[in-house]
Amino acid sequence: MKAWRYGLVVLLLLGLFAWFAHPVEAKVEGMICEDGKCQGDTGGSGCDVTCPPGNPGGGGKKEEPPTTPEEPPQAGGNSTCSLIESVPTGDTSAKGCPLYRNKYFCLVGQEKAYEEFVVEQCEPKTSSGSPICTSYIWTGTGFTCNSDCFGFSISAYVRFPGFCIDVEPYPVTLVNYDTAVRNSCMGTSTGTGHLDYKGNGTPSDPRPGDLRDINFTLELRPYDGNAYVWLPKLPSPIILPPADPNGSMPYIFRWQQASHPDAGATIQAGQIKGLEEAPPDMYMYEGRAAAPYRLFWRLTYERYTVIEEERCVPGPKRDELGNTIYNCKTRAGIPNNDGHIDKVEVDRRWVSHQRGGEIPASQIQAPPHLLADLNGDGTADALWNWVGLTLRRMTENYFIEGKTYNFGGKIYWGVREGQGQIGYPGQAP
Ligand SMILES: [Ca+2]
Repeated sequence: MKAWRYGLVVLLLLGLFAWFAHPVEAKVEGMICEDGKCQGDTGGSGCDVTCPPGNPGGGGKKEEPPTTPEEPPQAGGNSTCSLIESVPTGDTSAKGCPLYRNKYFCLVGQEKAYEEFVVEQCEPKTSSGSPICTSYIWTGTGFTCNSDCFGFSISAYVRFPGFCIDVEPYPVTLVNYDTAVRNSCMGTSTGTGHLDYKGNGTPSDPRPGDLRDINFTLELRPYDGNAYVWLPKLPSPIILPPADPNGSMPYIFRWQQASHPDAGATIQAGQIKGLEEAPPDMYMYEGRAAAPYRLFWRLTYERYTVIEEERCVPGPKRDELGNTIYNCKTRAGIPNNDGHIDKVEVDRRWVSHQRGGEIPASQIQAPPHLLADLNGDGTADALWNWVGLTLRRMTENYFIEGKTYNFGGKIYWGVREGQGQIGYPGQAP
C-alpha cells in the first residue's frame, strides 16, 4: 500500500472515530423553532436551545466539494473519492443503527484505488424515540416518507425538483472546439401529507389535546447550488456553480477525441429516444449529471388547548402539612387576604404549532446511488438528484434556445472530427 493510501485510510478512520465518538446526529442544522426553543422536542431530536427563532436552514457547515478539474489533485495531496456501492451488513452499531459496507473509488493524481469502510446510518430521533421517517418508499421520481413518530401515522411524497444543464453546441460538437455547459434553474420542491383531525373528540366537539389541520411537509433544497457533470474522456466531475440562465458565461471545455466506439462511445443516436436530430448511426459519448440536495421536514398543526391563568380564587390553599393559606385578596379594598392564587381555566382554543428540521442524508435509508458523499469521508452529505436533469440547448451567445432534452440524469454527446470544417456543428459548411 502506498504512503498516500495509508494517510487516506488513517484520515478516514479518524473521521469515522470522531463521527462515532461525538453525537453529531443529535444536532441538526436548520431547526424551525418557537420562542427560542423547539416545540415538544428534547435531546436527540435535533432541537436544542441554541437554534435561532424562526430561522430555518441557516448555519449548516459547508463540506468541501471534491477537487475541481481546474485544480487536479496531486499525488500525496487531497484525494477525491466517490461512493460506488453501499450494502447492508445485517449488523447494527452500538447505537442500534444499521451498518452498511460502503465501497469508494478514490483518485489521487493518477493513482486509483478502491477503499471499503463500514458506516452506520441512523435516523434522527424525535422525543418519542422514533425516527422521523419510519419507512421510505422510493419511486423513479421521488419518495414517500411514512412517519409514526408524532403519535399518529402520516405520509408525505416529494418529487426531486428540476434543474438544468445548458449545453452548446448540442447534441453534436467537434474535437478541439469550445463546448459549453452551464448550471441554471436549480429548483426546490415540497410535498405535503394532510390529516384533518386526530383526537378523542370531533371537529364540532373537540377535547383538550385534539389536533386538527395537520400538515407534514418534506422539502428538497439544493445543497450548495452546485451541479456535478461527469463526461467521459474529460476530468470529472466538472463542478458547476449556479449561473444566471440569461447570458452568464458557461464552463468551456474541449474534447480531444471523437466519439468512436474505440474511444468508449458505444451507443448510437438512433438508440436514444429524443435524439432524432443526430445522425442515427453516430456513436455518442454517455455522461451524466446530478445535483446534491438536502431534505427538510416540517409538521404544522393546531392543538385544542386549555388556556389557564393565575387568579385569586376565594378560600384557602392547603399545604403539605394541612395548613390553610390565604395569600391574596379576591376584591380590592378589603383588609385581609380572603383567597389564594391558583390556576383557573379562562378559555379553550386552537393553538398553532410548528416543528421541523433537517433529516441528514447520512440518516436517510436511500438506495446507494442516491447518497452523495461529497467529501469522501464515508458519510453521505446529500441526496443526488438525477431524475430532475433537463438539458437545454443554448445559442452560440449562450442564451436559451428553447430545445430541451431529458434522459433521466444522462447526457449523450456526439463528437466529430473537426478538421476542415467551418461553422457550427449541424450547419452545412
Ligand atoms: Ca461526506
